[in-house]
Amino acid sequence: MSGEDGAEGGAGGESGFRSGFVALIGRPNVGKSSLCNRLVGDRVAIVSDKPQTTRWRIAAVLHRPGAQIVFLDTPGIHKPRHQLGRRMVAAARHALDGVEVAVLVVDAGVPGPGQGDRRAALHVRAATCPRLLVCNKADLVPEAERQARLDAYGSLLPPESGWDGTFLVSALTGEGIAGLLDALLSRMPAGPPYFPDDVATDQPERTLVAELVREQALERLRDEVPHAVAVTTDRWEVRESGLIYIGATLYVEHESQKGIVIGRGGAMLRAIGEAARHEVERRLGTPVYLDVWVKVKTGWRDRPGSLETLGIPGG
Ligand SMILES: Nc1nc2c(ncn2[C@@H]2O[C@H](COP(=O)(O)OP(=O)(O)OP(=O)(O)O)[C@@H](O)[C@H]2O)c(=O)[nH]1
Ligand SMILES: [Mg+2]
Repeated sequence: MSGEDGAEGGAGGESGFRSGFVALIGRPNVGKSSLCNRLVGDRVAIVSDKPQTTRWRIAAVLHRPGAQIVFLDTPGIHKPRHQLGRRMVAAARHALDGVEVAVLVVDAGVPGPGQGDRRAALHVRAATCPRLLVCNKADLVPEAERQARLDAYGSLLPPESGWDGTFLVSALTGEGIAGLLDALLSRMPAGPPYFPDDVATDQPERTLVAELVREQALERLRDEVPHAVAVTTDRWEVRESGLIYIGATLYVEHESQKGIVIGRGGAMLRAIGEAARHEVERRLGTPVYLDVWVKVKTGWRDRPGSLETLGIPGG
């Protein structure tokens, strides 16, 4: 790596600037998106307690004086049961291509590693860049069990496979994050910034808004329904008053799911819309009128055409 600080700079040509990409990989629900948000200090990726929340690769940018890290949050690696799942796993795999550092994230809050962690580890082990193990949810690990958990998850990385370090962190409390960031920054080679310094993510505003609506739906729905939800932003009009009118559509796969999302007397949809409006206003910093409609798109998770329409990228 050619990333020494110095007046002459390096491959990027800008004096002493360091930059690079870091992929966050792991099974669903280990806290990759939470960690990504914590690392960049912004809520770029949505988070939920349901597995398979993240559906495509998201870039989140950390700006530091003299350095920039582009974190790639990825969908959880799992055994896909439909087209959507196959695209998600492919997106996670491809995120490893050409990154400076690959981070395998596990949930230290539960004993492990499990089958899902092993599956994710296989992908990360295949990468040729430096690799780190991050044991997240440190806040859930009893003090007396910390070393045993680290040792157990450490078995995912045989010493001969060239792993570069293990970190115990909490995306929730921030514990261990500064140390992890230092380790990542020190591994960034000389190079120019990839994004302007006021850019936090590669996701368009319309996508961010659709995701904030989906986040509120995931928070309130259960069983299979959250997995069947997709959201698009269809209208975006700045009114004379300065208020932004945003029309969004929440898709589900069956008529019965539509009834659940609307709820008794429309209560569920109102709750989702109201909570999402607050989040959108916070994000955009301006008053918003958010209009959410519910539609059925039968079996969209297994239809490439529907996945395209819903803006879910191919793998
Ligand atoms: N206690 C605790 N909970 C956490 C921590 N990090 C994440 N969580 C919770 O774990 C759940 C999953 O978090 P996500 O960030 O959505 O996990 P993910 O790995 O991105 O999940 P997928 O996108 O589904 O692959 C959420 O309920 C988070 O609030 C942590 O450090 N401590
Ligand atoms: Mg996620």
